Amino acid sequence: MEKLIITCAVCGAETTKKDNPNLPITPEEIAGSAQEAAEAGASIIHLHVRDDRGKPTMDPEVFGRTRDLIKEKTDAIIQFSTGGAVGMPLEERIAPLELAPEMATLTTGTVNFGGDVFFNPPDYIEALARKMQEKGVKPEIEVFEPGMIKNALYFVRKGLLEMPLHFDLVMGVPGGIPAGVRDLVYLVESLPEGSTWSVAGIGRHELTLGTAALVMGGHVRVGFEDNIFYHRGVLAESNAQLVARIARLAGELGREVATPEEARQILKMT
Ligand code: KMH
Ligand code: ZN
Repeated sequence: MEKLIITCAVCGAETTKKDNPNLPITPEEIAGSAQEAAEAGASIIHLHVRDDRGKPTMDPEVFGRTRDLIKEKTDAIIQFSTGGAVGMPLEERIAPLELAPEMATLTTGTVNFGGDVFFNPPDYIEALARKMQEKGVKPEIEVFEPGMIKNALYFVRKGLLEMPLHFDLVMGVPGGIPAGVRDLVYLVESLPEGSTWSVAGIGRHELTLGTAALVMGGHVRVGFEDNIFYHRGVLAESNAQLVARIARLAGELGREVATPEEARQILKMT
């Protein structure tokens, strides 16, 4: 089987230090956590940043500073979020792409998100995809419900996305697709031929779906953005602890963990 790409979503936009005091939020903390995650086997760091008060921000200066700090410590692929936090306008979400990150997320549809709406109308998707193309950024298509796969193909036909696509299947968000293994199989079977994919199970589903992906030949995302627990009721000590567990399981199952350079090859980025 193909080597395993582990993505670590180190802080996200919704998790707070109240939820888990080990959450990294300053650029220095995020870079330190990214380094530990990379040492434990992560080859992609999914990046959100926070302002001085710990609130989510899309300020390009903070993204740039954090990226530089991470780059000093690891050659992992740094993937900027363009989703930000619910309610952020397009102008804010698109701004960090000016820094031409190596990779960035692109959610190809609108979805309920707990009590909120994660708003991704066609004009947002088009503007973000166009900017990624202009800046040479590899998109990762974030799929929260099955219609987003077909939507991505619409933007391929428009010439704004290029095959082969890489998908991240985000499962178990209240309002999105549930996180059963049957749901995962359905999504994977719905992907266009030649795609690569990872799964991001929310909460306790991080481990179950991650394990399913290991045997199905997919890739896995873990980290505090999606899950703050190690066991039921036991907070994770660090992002690296979550990465190390999936790397260990992969080893048991005979799947080697990809280095950042191998991840770039698997994702056709080089
Ligand atoms: N924070 C979520 C509303 C992404 O990073 O592109 C959106 C999100 C997706 O996290
Ligand atoms: Zn995110």
